[in-house]
Amino acid sequence: MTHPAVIDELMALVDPGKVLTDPASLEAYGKDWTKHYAPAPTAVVFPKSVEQVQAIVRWANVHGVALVPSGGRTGLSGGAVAAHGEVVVAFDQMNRILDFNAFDRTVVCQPGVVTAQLQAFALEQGLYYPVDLASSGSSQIGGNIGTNAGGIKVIRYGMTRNWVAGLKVVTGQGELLELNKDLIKNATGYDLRQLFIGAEGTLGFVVEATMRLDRAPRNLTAMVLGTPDFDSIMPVLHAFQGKLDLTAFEFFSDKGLAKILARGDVPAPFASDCPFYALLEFEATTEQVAEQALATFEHCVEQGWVLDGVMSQSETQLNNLWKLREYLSETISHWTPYKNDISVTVSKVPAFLRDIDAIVSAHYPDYEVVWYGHIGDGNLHLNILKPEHMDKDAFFASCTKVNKWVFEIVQRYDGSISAEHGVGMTKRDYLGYSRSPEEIACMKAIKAVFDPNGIMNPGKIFAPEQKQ
Ligand code: 2HG
Ligand code: ZN
Repeated sequence: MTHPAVIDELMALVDPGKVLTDPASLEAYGKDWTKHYAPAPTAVVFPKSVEQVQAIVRWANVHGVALVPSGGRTGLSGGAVAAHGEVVVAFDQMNRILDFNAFDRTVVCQPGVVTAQLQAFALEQGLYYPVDLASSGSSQIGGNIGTNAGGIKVIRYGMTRNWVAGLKVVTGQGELLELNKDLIKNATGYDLRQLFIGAEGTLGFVVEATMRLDRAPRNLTAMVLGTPDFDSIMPVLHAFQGKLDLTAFEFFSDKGLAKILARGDVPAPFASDCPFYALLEFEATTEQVAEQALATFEHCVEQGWVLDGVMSQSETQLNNLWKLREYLSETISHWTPYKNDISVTVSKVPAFLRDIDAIVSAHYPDYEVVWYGHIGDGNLHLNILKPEHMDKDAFFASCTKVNKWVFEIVQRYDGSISAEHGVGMTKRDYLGYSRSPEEIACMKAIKAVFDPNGIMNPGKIFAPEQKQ
């Protein structure tokens, strides 16, 4: 624990009242959406300027205090958890949009800008910020950059990385770096901006980000299709991709749908029960596009890949269909799920899922397993629900045992143990299933350059015993 006199020094660096040490704040700011770590930070500090962030980092170096960055804390891998007396640096006070350039289509954001705030700002300009997540209402741009957030539109727009034009970062030594200066073309050696994207705050903190915007999509239209089995989903994807430019292609299982319908506030897509469902979206710019979608649907029915389906005819229907998928994570959080966020290249998905499913059914016969994800980009979310009366720690211990087999399959398919949620604390012991020892050594060497004293979000990405 940091000495009280050292915390007094921290208080002098920021505005009055901007260091909190009360138990409720420590509890709230010490955790993200993962539920299995006991939050235990020493203090929470709220800087309001780049200079204050630099002063905090320099102070932390002098006193050897570990810092944990905190955004919307919607992460699912423990990347923003402070469980070991760290000081949490919360960016809630740095939440303004600073500038907009209509010609460059760029917006300068402070790290605490909420994703939905940026999306709404873009719409006001007649433009679009395309990274969209179920947690858009509370996740912050700094956190999105820290985890290279993906979400539901990756098939068309890619990850957060694609939309970062430039970054200002404070390194682990308190230096301010201006990375890429918003250029489209810049062939001047290593692109350090990209290193900070997905670094989970382990190299330094993002203090300003210039985000790119796109043209607004026209007449977004969704279809939900019921399939007889998992194997039919990929030919459906292939058929639609051959005819339309998809903006999303998601899937979920009957178990997931049942949980959503049990909420009572989302209408069923259609009457038939199907084991799996695909949700696809496209811009119905002309009558012909909508007709093409319907013709492809009929083709899929004829092939036996689709049993039933519906197409949105209004924005309300579009939103209702999306709720079937977007509400899943929050709805099943009631069952304290054990989560995996894995990916392979799209062509490998069917064989990969079959192998994983065999392991899961063999080892978790008594648990309810809910599959969903961004199947159009190869990202599957495997959620194992805790039986109502089972002890949380016993449940997580039994799930952890099976990780090894799941990740061996991921490795065999050259997949990722974390497609979009980050490594944080939950996946750090498994990093070797996706990254070679040589790669991990390079990653640690890079960390040592930016954060020689190992104070920036330690214990995230790499296990703490692997001295940073
Ligand atoms: C989603 O796609 C989020 O809904 C959360 O990435 C995934 O809850 C999950 O496992
Ligand atoms: Zn997801």
